[in-house]
Amino acid sequence: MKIYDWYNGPYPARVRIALAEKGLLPKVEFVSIDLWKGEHKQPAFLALNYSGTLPVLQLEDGTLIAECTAITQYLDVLDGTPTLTGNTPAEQGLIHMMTKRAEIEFMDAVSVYFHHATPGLGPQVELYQNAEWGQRMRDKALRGMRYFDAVLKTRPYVAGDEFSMADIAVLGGMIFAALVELPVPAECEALHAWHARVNERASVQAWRAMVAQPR
Ligand SMILES: N[C@@H](CCC(=O)N[C@@H](CS)C(=O)NCC(=O)O)C(=O)O
Repeated sequence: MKIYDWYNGPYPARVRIALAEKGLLPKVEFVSIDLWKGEHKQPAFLALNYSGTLPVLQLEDGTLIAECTAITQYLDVLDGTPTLTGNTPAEQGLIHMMTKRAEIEFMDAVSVYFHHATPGLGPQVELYQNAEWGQRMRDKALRGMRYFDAVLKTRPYVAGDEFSMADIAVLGGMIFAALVELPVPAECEALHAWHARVNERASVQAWRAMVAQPR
């Protein structure tokens, strides 16, 4: 399997953590697409992923799968023992719902803030910026943090009693927020406690090691 990504990108982090959870890192060849040079907006990459975003998974037969959620789902069912996307219909539904909320209410909002209300990837890449919209999305991300804090007051993990793809999606939001220096409010104690706990996971440590020593 090939994965086109950028070593410390927050969305790529989600797939790298999922790969580590599944013990699949050794089976992957990573191909670097330099976000800061805008390689993801060049025709060669757009031919692989219409959306011009990372990461993208390419299977041996050439099949291309973009979107963190879709890639994670593929990886999770590959060996017939899903651990991240749920087993029962209810688990699958809840994990899907909470993953989507993590994206819409938190991580994607941080991303819009980064691309629109900060210099983002720089003037060569950010051809259109709308700072007001970016600030609105910053507020939305803060609201999202408070929502997940409330959720984590009621259960140990984002979608229930087990670590899942939804936790990885919230973690992606935390990783992106840290990169753009958007602090999680101190009063979000349950979110902070969950963050400290999931940071201890071997998969998250493996991701940190890859960021420190890019591959
Ligand atoms: N919905 C996509 C979002 C992916 C995404 O935004 N990736 C970032 C990398 S951290 C990216 O490619 N950003 C470049 C840009 O939007 O210009 C997913 O889940 O994979």
